[in-house]
Amino acid sequence: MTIAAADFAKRLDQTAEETERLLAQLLSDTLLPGEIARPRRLMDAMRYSTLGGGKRLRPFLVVESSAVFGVPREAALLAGAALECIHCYSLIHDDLPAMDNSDLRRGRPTLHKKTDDATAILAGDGLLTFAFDIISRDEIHRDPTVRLLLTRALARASGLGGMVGGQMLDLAGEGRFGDREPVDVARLQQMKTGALLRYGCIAGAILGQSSKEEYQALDDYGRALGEAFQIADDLLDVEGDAAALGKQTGQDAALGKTTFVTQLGIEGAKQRVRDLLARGDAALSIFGSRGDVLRATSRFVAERKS
Ligand code: GRG
Repeated sequence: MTIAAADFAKRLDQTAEETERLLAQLLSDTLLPGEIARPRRLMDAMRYSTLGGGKRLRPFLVVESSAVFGVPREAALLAGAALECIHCYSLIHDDLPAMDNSDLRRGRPTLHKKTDDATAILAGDGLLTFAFDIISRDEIHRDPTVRLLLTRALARASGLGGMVGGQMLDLAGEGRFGDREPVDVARLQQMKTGALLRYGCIAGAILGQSSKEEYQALDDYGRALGEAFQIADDLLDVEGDAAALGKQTGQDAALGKTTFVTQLGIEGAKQRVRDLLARGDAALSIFGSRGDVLRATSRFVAERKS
């Protein structure tokens, strides 16, 4: 069965609201055992960049991939909040003058513009480490092995062989460290943006202690979704509306970046998205109607305007 766009939007909004509440609660004055103090300036900066914006697509993927296995919603929301902390840290650092040097994010001044570079660096560092505090908590799952697997997968998605590695390849491809290095766009994006989205999908399989086949299905779906997301992002940079996006467009072209659009052309990129949606649907077939929301998520990702 397909899910009506309005029902899907309601579901996404619901998870976004719950994630917002949870993050606000996690980033409050209450100290955790082992913490000494939460400096106000740092906490305000972390709250500025995590609260009040964003589609919360990554937490949504964790919640919906978990729902396939009947995982308690509270646990999935907590894991989703951890993933969102990593995402928000990456945006803060990516916006810094040493990286993309952006002034606008989620329709507001970027954190370093609102505060200063040092505060933005520390807020990113704070969110990165906070994510691992959250994902390793007892409330996530009663079995410590499950928590360990989730934690390790998050580290691998975020770090050297995942998002951070992808960012390095991206900068090297721009010629930041000498001559422009040749870019394998698919590999780069699989790491830079795909790895966190894929994590959102496999997190449900890990939390739900799925079979190997089910894990593989969500892994395949997550990879297809990640690539479709990035192509949609590249298309938005060319065809999108800056006001709806809450950030400048045309940045890829200004930097002379190799993207899916420069490689495939606009029509080729759109066709590739359609192929990826079909691949994602095929991967989800193992779940029958339990995969309906994830199938609808692919459509949302491909058709999004922001
Ligand atoms: C600096 C370590 C480090 C990594 C940066 C992911 C990343 C690597 C940078 C983000 C740059 C960027 C804008 C990439 C395009 C794809 C992307 C991640 C878009 C933003 O994600 P959305 O659309 O954002 O889910 P919201 O605001 O809805 O959360």
